[in-house]
Amino acid sequence: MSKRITVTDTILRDAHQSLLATRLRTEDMLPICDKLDQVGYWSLEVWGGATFDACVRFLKEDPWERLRTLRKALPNTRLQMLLRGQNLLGYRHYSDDVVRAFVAKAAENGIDVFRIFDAMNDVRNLKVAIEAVKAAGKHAQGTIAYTTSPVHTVETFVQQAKDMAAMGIDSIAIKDMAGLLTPFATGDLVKALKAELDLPVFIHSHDTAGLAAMCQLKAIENGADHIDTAISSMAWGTSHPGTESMVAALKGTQFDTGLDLELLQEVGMYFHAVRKKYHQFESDFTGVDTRVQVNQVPGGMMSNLANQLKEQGALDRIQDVFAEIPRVREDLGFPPLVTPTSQIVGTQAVFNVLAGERYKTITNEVKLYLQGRYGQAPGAVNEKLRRQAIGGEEVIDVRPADLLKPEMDRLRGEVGALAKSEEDVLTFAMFPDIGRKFLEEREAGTLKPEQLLPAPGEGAPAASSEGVPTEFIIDVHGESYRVDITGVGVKGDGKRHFYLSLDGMPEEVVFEPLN
Ligand code: 3PY
Ligand code: ZN
Repeated sequence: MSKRITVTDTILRDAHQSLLATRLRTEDMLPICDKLDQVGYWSLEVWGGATFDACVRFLKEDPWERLRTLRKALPNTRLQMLLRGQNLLGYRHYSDDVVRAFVAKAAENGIDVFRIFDAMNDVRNLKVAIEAVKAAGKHAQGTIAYTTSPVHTVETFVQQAKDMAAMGIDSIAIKDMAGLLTPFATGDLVKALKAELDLPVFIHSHDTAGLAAMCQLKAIENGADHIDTAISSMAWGTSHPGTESMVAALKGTQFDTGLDLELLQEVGMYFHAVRKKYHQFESDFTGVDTRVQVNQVPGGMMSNLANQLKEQGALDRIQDVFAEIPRVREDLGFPPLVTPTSQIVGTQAVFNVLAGERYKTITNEVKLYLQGRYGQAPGAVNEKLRRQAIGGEEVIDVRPADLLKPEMDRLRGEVGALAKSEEDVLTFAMFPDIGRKFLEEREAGTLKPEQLLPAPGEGAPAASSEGVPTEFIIDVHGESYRVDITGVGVKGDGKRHFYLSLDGMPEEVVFEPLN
């Protein structure tokens, strides 16, 4: 009996979020859309997650305009987004009227499939978003944010899936954002879900520990219907298994995806070239790293922590922070580490390590968490810590958004004439500071994306045109180094970037005026 496995390519959302700090620009998506649209993917993930924030903050692109443009460029393919439940695309819980307005506008502008998760796996935080997706006539995918802990079992995940099924979801995603799934555990979970529920099961597994392709194969053998992949030039490591590889692996079997490898390879070559343009966002934390199987710290979180510690001159404490994260997570009742709980746990762990005393300072987010304002923790929280953090303050046990008043009218009033549409009001709602700045700059015509550095070797012609050699040997303490000037960047902010290779290793040097 054959069963076609369907595929979502994450190249336009999660792949570049995982490998290139979410910086892929619409201008680099459009030239390949025609080919992507011919592949026959079940869907393309193109929106949501951190892309909204990155568009407004760094790229100075209107995320809604991006969505409309992609909708036009991909007329034959379902467009999918990642929605953080009641947090939408921001970092706090929104009132229900904002959730409904956001989902309605995302559907109207082009989203067909909404993958909806909650960082606590508290299904109450998914309810309104699921209702709104169904009201818009679109596909609601309920998500299990996969994690491991003493309180997470196959039974608890199956119960969560049943609760989401009762809310009317169309499919279930197992979202393994950190690469914690192992092949046999995946098989067991999928088997249990398929035995108990009559819904398609999708596998979204990051390859952080190098296990994701094996997990997908085991999932398929146990009844999964669908896999998420990334085109090979932006695959693996903290991204997903390569599309072409999975298509090749299943070709000619009962699970054949039916996708055309040659066409996919053309798409892969395109992104191979595009990736170079974003070289400044490549990081040391995106390759396969099995440490996640021990410390549970996902790749994206590692690089954020490294940056946070670097800014404080404390990079040498990173191993202590990695060791502290699972302890904070335990104190908080084992939440999965995903936006926003990854930031909540990560920042508290940094405080605990740098202060030299655990919980000397307790962040506001941890206080809110311990009050129940993000929902119910999966396990019991540390009661001593809770009392220390919030004293006698009330702990809520209702759905957090039940306590929030409608917000849309207030937001419309606050943003005023800067908003030219309901979409603009929602941009402001997601990010009050940078959203307002974006709308102001748009009004003033001063939107300017962050600068991309020329790829090494692609700067202006090197100094030879001015009679200076571009290659020379320098001797330092008896060692000889071959220095090659490969490019010179344009002058900006009074600084000038030079690209060198030092014994073949690319280096960048920034010169600032001495005055
Ligand atoms: C996001 O919330 O942006 C994610 O990709 C979580 O995995
Ligand atoms: Zn993901």
